[in-house]
Amino acid sequence: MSIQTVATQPIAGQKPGTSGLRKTTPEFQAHHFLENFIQSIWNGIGGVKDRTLVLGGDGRHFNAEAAQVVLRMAAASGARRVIVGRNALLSTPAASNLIRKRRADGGIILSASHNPGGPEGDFGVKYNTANGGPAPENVTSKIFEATKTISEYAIFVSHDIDLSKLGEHRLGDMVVEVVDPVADYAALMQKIFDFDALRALFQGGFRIRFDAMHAITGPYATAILEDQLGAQRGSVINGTPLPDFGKGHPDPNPIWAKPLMDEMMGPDAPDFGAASDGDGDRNMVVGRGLYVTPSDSLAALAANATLIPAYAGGLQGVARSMPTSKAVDRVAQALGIECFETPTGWKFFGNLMDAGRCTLCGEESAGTGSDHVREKDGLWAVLFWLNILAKRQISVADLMAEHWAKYGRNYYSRHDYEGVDATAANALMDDLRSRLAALPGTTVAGLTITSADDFAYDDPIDGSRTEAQGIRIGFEGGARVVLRLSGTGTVGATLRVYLETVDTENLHMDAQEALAPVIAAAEELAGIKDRTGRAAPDVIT
Ligand code: VG1
Ligand code: CO
Repeated sequence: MSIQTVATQPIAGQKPGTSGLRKTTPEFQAHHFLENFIQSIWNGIGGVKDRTLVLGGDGRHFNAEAAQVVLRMAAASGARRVIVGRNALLSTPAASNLIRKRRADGGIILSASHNPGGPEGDFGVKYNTANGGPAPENVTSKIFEATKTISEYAIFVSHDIDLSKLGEHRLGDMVVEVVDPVADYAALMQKIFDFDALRALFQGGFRIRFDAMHAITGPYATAILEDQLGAQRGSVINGTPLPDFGKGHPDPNPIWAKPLMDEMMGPDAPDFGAASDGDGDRNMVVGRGLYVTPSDSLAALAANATLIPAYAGGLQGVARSMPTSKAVDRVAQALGIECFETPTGWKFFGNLMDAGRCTLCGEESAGTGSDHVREKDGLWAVLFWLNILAKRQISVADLMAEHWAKYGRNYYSRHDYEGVDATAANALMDDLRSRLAALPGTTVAGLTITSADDFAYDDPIDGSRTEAQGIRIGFEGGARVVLRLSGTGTVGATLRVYLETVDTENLHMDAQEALAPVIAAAEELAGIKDRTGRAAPDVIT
């Protein structure tokens, strides 16, 4: 065994996006691509000599091979120890937990999250810092700079480590510690929630359907929901992680989790339905006959948080990404706590949580989390809901009806135009941006514009400023349109149009109907159909 230094050249396009670097699997498998990026991470963070890292991924195609490369490169650069989930598997929240629990210096997560996997799918690499959260902008920009100047990388020449065997292995001087990917995470959940109340809920005949979408949460959900809490066997479906996610799209929303939606809207629906994504950080919640939007879910969790043992003392504050609906803002106001509005992506919540300013946070894209880790956490959100239902002895639909009656309802929807020509998408945004200053006071599709800007975030903790995070246009009465381009796609551009309106009287309308005037205003403002050449969105959530 020896260290090999390999000459290489910068590869264009290694800029981390909303959540790490994502590319098609073949791009990642191309000569030097992965090695260049991993070495650039090491270079960007000041090396890994004597450091302890956590490593795991969502099990998608190329996960196992990439993990061996990361291990060999960590060893070659002098890392002391790498803690790896068995078979190189770890959900994103479990990885975040391990980094914190084991006081590691950081971690590498191999995942493209909700993007499809497989030889023709996507792959991704994300670096998390010592707090367990995604590297903030000042770190990812250093990594990106390193990708532009790299000239060599170091890698150990050795056999593969058998990652199916728990315990300590060696790679030169470095220890590779293989751990059970579920155990520490399950122990954390036990500390947060009232497992006795949850057991009693299932003993009372409560039925759940959890769709793991052939992705990483299968083993976690089976261990916790079925083995520990006594949910009926078979409550977890698609629970074995597959390298191509069964050729599915592991994105938990009403479109990609349609079989679950159909079951929950059908005559024999269980009491509660849930799904998670590729790497286990997203959650979809659906009651019998009612889909709960992620924005509403965040608001409901905040409103009922004191029913959960870990949050019984109250919340320090809440935060949501800018495009997420303002439902949680009203809960925060009622509770008299701070509510922060951050750019899209979990990396912006970390500072607030580290500073003790925010306990709960969420995104409209099915992400909900708290300061128990520094990532969003799909299964945690499901347990949170179940714990509330167990304490309240109420259905999801009744809980939401009660919530809306108290706070009003923020009707919400996101329209995605995927794989659009990037030049056309950028032109749409640039053109709208150039007209923003003149918009307030004007009327579109019968709605009067009260505010229009390009969202910039000033981090209250470290003072950093992040600009151009999405165009937001506010209308009289509280309705809102937000437009931004996705930072997780791998082909062309994806335009996301976020639509919101508030109603305190009509609480049970169809969201698309309630939003019809806002949808018309967005079209009139941005000329979406013309510019994208699409008659309708590809995905409506
Ligand atoms: C999307 C979501 C964003 C989320 C990100 C990562 O980003 O909109 O809310 O944080 O994915 O989620 P974008 O830039 O495509 O809109 V995950 O579960 O894919 O790591
Ligand atoms: Co994810």
